[in-house]
This record gives sequence, C-alpha cells and structure tokens, in this order.
Amino acid sequence: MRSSRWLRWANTDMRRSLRAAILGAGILASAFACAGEPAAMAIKMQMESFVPAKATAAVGTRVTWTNTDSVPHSVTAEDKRFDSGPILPGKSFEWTVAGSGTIAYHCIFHPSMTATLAVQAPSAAALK
Ligand SMILES: [Cu+2]
Repeated sequence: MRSSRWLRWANTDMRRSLRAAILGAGILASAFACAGEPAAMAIKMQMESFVPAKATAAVGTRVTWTNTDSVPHSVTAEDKRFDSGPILPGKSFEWTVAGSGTIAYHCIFHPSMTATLAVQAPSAAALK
C-alpha cells in the first residue's frame, strides 16, 4: 500500500520532469533550427540595372536575382564564380554565397548593368 503510493508520487514527479525535459529539448531544437536556417537575399534586375547594385552577404546566404524586366538579363561574375546564362523575364537565378572578397558581376546583354556582391566572412559567433 505504502510503496504503491510512493510509486504514484514518483511517477507523477518523473512525468513532470520528463515533460520539462521534452519542452526544453523542443525549445533547444527550434533555436538550432533558427540558427541553422540559411539567410536569404533578394536582388532585382529592374529597368536594366541590379537593385541593389551594391550588396553584402555572409557566406552561406542564398541570393536570388529576379528579372522583373521584359527583356532577358544575366548574372555573370567577372571571375566566373557564377554565371546564370540568360534569365528570361519573370525568371530568377539562385546562388549560395561562397568564397571571399568582393565579386563584380554584370549582365552579358547590357554592358552598363554592373554590380558588386561583397562576401562577408562567417562571424565567430556563427561558427560556434
Ligand atoms: Cu541585362
């Protein structure tokens, strides 16, 4: 009799701590999911120019260039790190930032369409 009551008490207590542990793990998991989610950046090809023409993005950022014009454009890095080829109106091109330095890029169809993307090294906090 006495032992079963103790068991019941122990069970309730364990259940409570188990629930706390599950809740804690859930919070931790969502924090990790948040930190692990890649950053995103959007650049438009608008009125025959890149908007913004000067951008800075950290390594791992997914950059999406979208052609909002009615003529084809391209996103072509001078150092050939990326080259979209022709991007038709309404279409987009994605590239995940890698390497270092400042990347100059242009559109193969419009010589005046030039822009730069500065690569930001991952911060010490992000590497932890
Ligand atoms: Cu163009």
